[in-house]
Amino acid sequence: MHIGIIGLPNSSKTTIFNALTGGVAETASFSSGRFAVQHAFVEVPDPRLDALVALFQPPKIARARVEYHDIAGLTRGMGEGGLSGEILGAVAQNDALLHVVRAFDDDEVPHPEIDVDPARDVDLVDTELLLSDLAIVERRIERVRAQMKRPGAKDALAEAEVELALLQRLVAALESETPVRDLDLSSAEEKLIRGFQLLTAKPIMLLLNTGDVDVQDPTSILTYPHRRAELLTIRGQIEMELAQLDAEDRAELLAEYGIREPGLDRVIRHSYRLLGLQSFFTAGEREVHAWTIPVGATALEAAGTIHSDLARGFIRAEVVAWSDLVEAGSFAAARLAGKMRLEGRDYVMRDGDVIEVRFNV
Ligand SMILES: Nc1nc2c(ncn2[C@@H]2O[C@H](COP(=O)(O)OP(=O)(O)OP(=O)(O)O)[C@@H](O)[C@H]2O)c(=O)[nH]1
Ligand SMILES: [Mg+2]
Repeated sequence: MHIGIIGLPNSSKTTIFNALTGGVAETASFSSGRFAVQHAFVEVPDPRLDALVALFQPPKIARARVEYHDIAGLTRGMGEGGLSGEILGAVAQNDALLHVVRAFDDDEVPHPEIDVDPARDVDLVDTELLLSDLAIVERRIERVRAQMKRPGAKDALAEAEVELALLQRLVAALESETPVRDLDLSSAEEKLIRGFQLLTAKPIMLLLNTGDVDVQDPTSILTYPHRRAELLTIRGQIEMELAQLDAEDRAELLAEYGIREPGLDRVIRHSYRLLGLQSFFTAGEREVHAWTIPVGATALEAAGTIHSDLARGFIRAEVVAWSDLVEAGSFAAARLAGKMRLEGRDYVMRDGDVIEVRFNV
């Protein structure tokens, strides 16, 4: 899973990046203005996996991973005519966007728009994303129109007309400041536009950095009535410092600051939900492994995530809920207790299932 951290210059993107990754990338009170994408992998914290590890004590543990990308700040006017290639690529390659919004006061930290105004900043960055998408869609419209005029294009004409109608719908939406993620698109339409990597089609999390102030309810700062969007608050500086401590000191300080769930855990939980993803596990004495699949994926698809051979030669899957397995204490005991089920290829996986695939190739 790739998550791109975006926001205005000096909005505390790198601070949040450090908080999420335990990193020590340089932060500064003047905007670096540098275009250097830094990225880091984070292991997904998962108490279910921890319980399985405690049970099997395997030498190998494979946690799910998320990669965060800290991208240069977006500034007013940048999206006009389309974001430039380098920065567009850096944003477009992500599965979801994490928009860091400054919601803390600090006279030592200059703001590119002078005063602190989270709602305005959100609009400002959204506008640049909308403009960038608009430029892409308009270019595509020109290209499709040119294709339609070409001689011998009869066969493709019907297809082109369908695409053109969809593109014009997108233009109308973007011009009225509606992100693509808010539109009702059929799966065929989604497929048609997937290749354009539109930025406003991506799920987005707004992370409001409230500095030293503990704000539980982000809607007391601003509302964001969009689909596939989440709104969270974080005490950025504090969480960055916490992330750099060892586990023991961190637990102590978390309690002291009254932070029930660290920013990393919350952001990851919301990312899974936004992206419609869930986890399943394979477990044994040799390895405990967390795998990521879409909600609604079948046993066959889960098997294919592990290895294509398992999907090709799929016979059946033995499935048990992680909590039932942990409670039983072993696969054998879970089987005896009637908690392990034999499922076919069309079984719809549940979050937290542990599976053993029987296959033959
Ligand atoms: N008071 C306060 N300052 C913060 C907090 N988080 C970040 N800052 C400060 O805000 C300034 C900018 O932080 P960065 O993380 O470098 O911001 P950025 O968005 O990565 O900046 P650029 O990459 O230059 O666009 C730094 O001086 C940080 O110390 C916070 O929670 N409270
Ligand atoms: Mg930075």
